[in-house]
Amino acid sequence: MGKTTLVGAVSEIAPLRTEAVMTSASAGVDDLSATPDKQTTTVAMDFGRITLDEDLILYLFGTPGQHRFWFMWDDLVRGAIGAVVLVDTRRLADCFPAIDYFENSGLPFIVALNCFDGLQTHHAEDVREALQIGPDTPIVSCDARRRESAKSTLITLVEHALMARLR
Ligand SMILES: Nc1nc2c(ncn2[C@@H]2O[C@H](COP(=O)(O)OP(=O)(O)OP(=O)(O)O)[C@@H](O)[C@H]2O)c(=O)[nH]1
Ligand SMILES: [Mg+2]
Repeated sequence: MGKTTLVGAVSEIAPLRTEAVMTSASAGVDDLSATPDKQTTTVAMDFGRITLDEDLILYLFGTPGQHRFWFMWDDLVRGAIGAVVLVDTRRLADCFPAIDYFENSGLPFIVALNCFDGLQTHHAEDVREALQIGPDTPIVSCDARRRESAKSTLITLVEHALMARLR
């Protein structure tokens, strides 16, 4: 969780948002038990842009995490330089399918731990073991609300994607 927040924190254009207020009608579809304070969810996609260098402009696409939206991922990975799997450390196991997806896609990706309590309760290497993340995949911590933190996460991704191309 934190994808919409991350795109909003770093984007230099007004982020396109497609939030909908969650009602009790989505209660059976979206598991809210671990995130009782959450009131909106993304129904299509987040979109933003960030200039990292004068000749390096990233376009950011935040896709909804729910399984019923995964068909969008297949299109996005084709043009993307890489992906960030944003992990809500309160719901570690939820991101396993996403990690599995990107391991199989061949697209360079990194894992960003969204530390909700402000403290890092999960150590990167424990998460790597728990989620079976390969040794070459970077794991970083990130506070999606803070621009600098979100930006450095994206820089890590770009560096990783460039390295993957050189291999
Ligand atoms: N403490 C803390 N709260 C965060 C962080 N990132 C997001 N939040 C809060 O978590 C809530 C949900 O974040 P979103 O950015 O909407 O999550 P999302 O991944 O877009 O969720 P979906 O669109 O439903 O898939 C918001 O109320 C944010 O303010 C973070 O790094 N730390
Ligand atoms: Mg969202």
